[in-house]
Amino acid sequence: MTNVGKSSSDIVSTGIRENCKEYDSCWLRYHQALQESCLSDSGDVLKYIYYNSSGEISDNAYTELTEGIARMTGSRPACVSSLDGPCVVLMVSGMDPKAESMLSKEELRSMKAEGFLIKQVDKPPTSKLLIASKSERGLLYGVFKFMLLLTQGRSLKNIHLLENPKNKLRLIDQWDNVDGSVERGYAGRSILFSDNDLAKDKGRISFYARLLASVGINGIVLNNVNVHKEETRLIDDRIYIVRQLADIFRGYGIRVYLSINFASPIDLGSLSTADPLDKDVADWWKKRADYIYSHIPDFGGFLVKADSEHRPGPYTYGRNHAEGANMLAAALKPHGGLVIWRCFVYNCQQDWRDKATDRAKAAYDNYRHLDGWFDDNVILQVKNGPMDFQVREPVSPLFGAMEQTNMMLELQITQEYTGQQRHLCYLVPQWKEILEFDTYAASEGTPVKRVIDGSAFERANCGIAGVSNIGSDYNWTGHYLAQANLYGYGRLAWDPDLSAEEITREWISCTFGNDPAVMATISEMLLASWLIYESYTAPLGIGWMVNPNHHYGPNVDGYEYSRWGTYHRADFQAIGVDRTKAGGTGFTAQYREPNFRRFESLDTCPEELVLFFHRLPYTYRLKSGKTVIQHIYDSHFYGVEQAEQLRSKWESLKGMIDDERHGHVLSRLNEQVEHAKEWRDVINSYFYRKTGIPDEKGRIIY
Ligand code: GCV
Repeated sequence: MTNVGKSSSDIVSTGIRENCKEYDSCWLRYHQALQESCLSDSGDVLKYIYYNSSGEISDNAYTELTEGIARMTGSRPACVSSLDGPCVVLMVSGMDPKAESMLSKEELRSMKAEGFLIKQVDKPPTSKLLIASKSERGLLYGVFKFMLLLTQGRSLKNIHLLENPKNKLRLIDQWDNVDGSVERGYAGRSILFSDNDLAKDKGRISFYARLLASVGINGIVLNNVNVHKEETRLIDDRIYIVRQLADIFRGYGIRVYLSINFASPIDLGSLSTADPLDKDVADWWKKRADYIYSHIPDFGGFLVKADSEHRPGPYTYGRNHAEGANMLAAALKPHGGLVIWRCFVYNCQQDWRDKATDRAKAAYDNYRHLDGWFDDNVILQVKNGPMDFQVREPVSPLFGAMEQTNMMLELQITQEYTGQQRHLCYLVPQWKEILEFDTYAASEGTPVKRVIDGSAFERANCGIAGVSNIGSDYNWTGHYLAQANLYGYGRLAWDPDLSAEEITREWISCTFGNDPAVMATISEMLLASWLIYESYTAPLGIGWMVNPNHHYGPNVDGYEYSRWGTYHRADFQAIGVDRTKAGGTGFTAQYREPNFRRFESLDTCPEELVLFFHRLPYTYRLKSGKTVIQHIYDSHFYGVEQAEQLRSKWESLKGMIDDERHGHVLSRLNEQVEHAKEWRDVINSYFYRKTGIPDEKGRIIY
């Protein structure tokens, strides 16, 4: 018996897979009654699962499949040990010769370590659906994909689907502190730590591991890159916390990593220096690595923020960052560990009067000359843009500059500068632009996604990291729809070639179902939201017009006269920073041709970035025919109208999705509309007062 046509309240209880009471199930609801077409295609297959245990991860894969099918069909599949009848077969290569005989040599060869194959074997009435992998992790990913296909109502008839992850390292970075606070967290407290200890709700941590694994994440950095006194002890007497977390994440194929304090030998040891070339320091780290691995044998490695925003680092000792990173890498190497070294290094004590120093140039200037100097188990982690996760920035030129270095892209899922999960801002379209940006590094056609998957320069250790947006709120992400950012990040980490539209459809299907009107409306809202947010905040790539410290809300001069290197330089005649080689800071010259020339010339510079690269009079005419000032006015009025549109679209879904989620999102959208008006009025009034140029359309500006 199936649950087709039943209301959700009729669905048989299936224990742990029921929507949790303490927290939302996000995209793992399995609420969707299986479609008739899907069921008739698969016949009795979904009633039986052939599975021989091959370890903890594959046991979790088996549970996921059993419970997921139970929720979707109303009946729990039985575990069988014979391959004679119809069934879903779970198989890890090397563990079960009988099941393995269903794979051809070619299929085995094409599957990479963490990839999987889903295929139909035999014809009805004995047809089977095989989910196979070379690893337990791959099997788990295969099962999640299988559940996604069922949720989307896809036909499994004659299915033959092989997937390999494009990126080897697919990491999530928590900015969690052990006291339970989260730096730039907008969804409550940490779910990992509280009161300098492990958080109490292990079930929730385990559910997070499941969520992450469902989108293919295979590593988690547990603590904030700003490592303070208490977090420094995570590699010392607080290692037991890390061990317990590793035990939870391991079951879902996720390795744990730690952010470390470069000055640990001083802060924890009895050393008077952290100089990376000092033998005692190197020995100290070697012993420390041995200690960590004795507790956590599959520990992933260290993430390091050094010489950045007052964090200690090699510069204190006159050493460069290759010397610092390689010293740590040598300690981790015998254990197979990695050093992920962040390139977010710039002068945060700049004098705003100094127009020669350009923060945008800092990452390239600090690392370009070190290309080729880093050991094989060091990876440079570069933020997507040269500044800091603004709503619009060019792609960091460093991605096109390091041919002999392992590279990782760092994205920010948490919405520090993009509405802090109070505004709807779906970032997948932004991330797609970044991943597709052609660096011209190897030749034409070397997009960022090929630099970070290692294929452009045949680098072994590469990947992607995203700063997490979750916390202890019931819905995990503050704004329900911000769950889509976490989902989308994972899917792009797995396969950057997926389109934003496809990822969006998947997420909606799993989260809200397949109703065409719901699908179309939420999809439109999500896909439009980034550009809407951009239009009522900072125009034409200028960035930074936010309140200092917490970064929420408009403040045009908030960072103008500060030490952070973040200036728009607006006066009564012109705005923008000249970053050209010809007359400005020379940042454009960090790009390879033809990007250099494209950004250097006003004629070819993409308009959405024009004030990032050029300083323009307010009366300069853009390609649209509008002056810069008129563009600013229009875009801010338009942004508010669009925010109102988002709200009406959502209102149209009343009754089509549950009241709890509908009401919550509506209240966020109400806030967004009001707040967009604040942005509009503050920004427009500032520029009107600065320039004295009225709005051509005569709208109210204060
Ligand atoms: C974790 C920005 C953020 C900081 C963050 C830093 C970083 O400056 O505002 O909160 O620190 O980036 O990425 O290291």
